[in-house]
Amino acid sequence: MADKIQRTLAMIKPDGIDKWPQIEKMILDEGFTIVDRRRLRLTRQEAEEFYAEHQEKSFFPDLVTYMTSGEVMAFILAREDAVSQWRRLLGPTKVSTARRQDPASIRAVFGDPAFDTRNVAHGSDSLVSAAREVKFFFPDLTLEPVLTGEGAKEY
Ligand code: RTP
Ligand code: MG
Repeated sequence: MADKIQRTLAMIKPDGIDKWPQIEKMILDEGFTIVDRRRLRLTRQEAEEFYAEHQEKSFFPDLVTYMTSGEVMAFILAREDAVSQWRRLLGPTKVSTARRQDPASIRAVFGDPAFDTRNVAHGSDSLVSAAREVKFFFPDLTLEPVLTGEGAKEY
């Protein structure tokens, strides 16, 4: 079956924000279309809501403090298999692992391996997460469903 056009939510985190032009170039070079983007600073409450799935984890307080420590840039990206292709370009969660396993990935290139929580950028982990996260950052945007080759609905 042919790959399907999808949308995903990408976010450059506070430790990556100064590198946004280089990261945006990598996004475009990999064939993504930038549907929309915005730069903002998350409140504590917003960061807690965004990462609610991790609220029981030991790193959650550090994660929320880090995510509110500066501005972030959120993007809606579209391309074939956008969810998994953006996570591929991001590389593994830990920068130290990314450097070993995928040195050309965004986390490997722009991240500091001394930190576990600071890892440059985020990507939705599924189509369902992508739909929720796009709505989180772009609540007023009305997007047409992506039509696949078979006319089925995708996010
Ligand atoms: P993300 O959601 O940000 O795209 O990252 P991910 O899917 O690769 O990893 P996830 O398990 O969802 O973790 C969310 C974010 O929490 C921070 N983290 N810190 N100190 C630690 O051990 C630790 N583990 C995770 C990272 O910022 C990670 O991206
Ligand atoms: Mg995640």
